[in-house]
Amino acid sequence: DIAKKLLTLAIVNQRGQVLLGLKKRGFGEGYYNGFGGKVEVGETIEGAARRELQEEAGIVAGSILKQGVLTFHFDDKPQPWEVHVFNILDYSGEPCETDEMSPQWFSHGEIPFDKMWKDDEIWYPHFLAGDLFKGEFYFCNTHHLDSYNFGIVPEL
Ligand code: 6U4
Ligand code: NA
Ligand code: NA
Repeated sequence: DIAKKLLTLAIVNQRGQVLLGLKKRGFGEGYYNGFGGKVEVGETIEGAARRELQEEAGIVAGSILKQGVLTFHFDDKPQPWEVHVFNILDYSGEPCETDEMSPQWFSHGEIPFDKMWKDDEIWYPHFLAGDLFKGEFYFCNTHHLDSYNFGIVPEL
């Protein structure tokens, strides 16, 4: 589909803490974020979420639940990005630093929203509450959030 770019975002939420990574390179460098990336040809979205989590955090996902679909529109990019957000309910292995990400646990009250994408403070509370959600976010100059529509939904 040339009309939009599909990406994944995986967040482990366990024992009152979320696992985020400090992104070391590429898009969103210097921000804390979940783990994820572009869906490749021939891959399912969930398969891509599992692969990216393994590549970037070094852990293997067990059961996972899709909780959100977020569409990002950029005034400086041709295609919107459709990001599928997964809650990683269990995993095996130990999170480790990779070329792309340096993993760190944060308690729910200490999520570093000042070092994250601007949309995150809008939807993380719903993610943490277990809601299913959809949103459209409009960015200008890549980083400035101009406007958005967001809501919880009965199903995705
Ligand atoms: P390569 O080309 O392999 O380095 P890849 O890992 O495929 O890249 P990447 O890291 O550029 O893709 O993907 C961007 C990641 O950032 C995805 O996990 C989605 C996530 N993301 C993008 N915009 C976001 C936003 N506004 N808020 C957010 N996550 C966002 O929380
Ligand atoms: Na990535
Ligand atoms: Na990647």
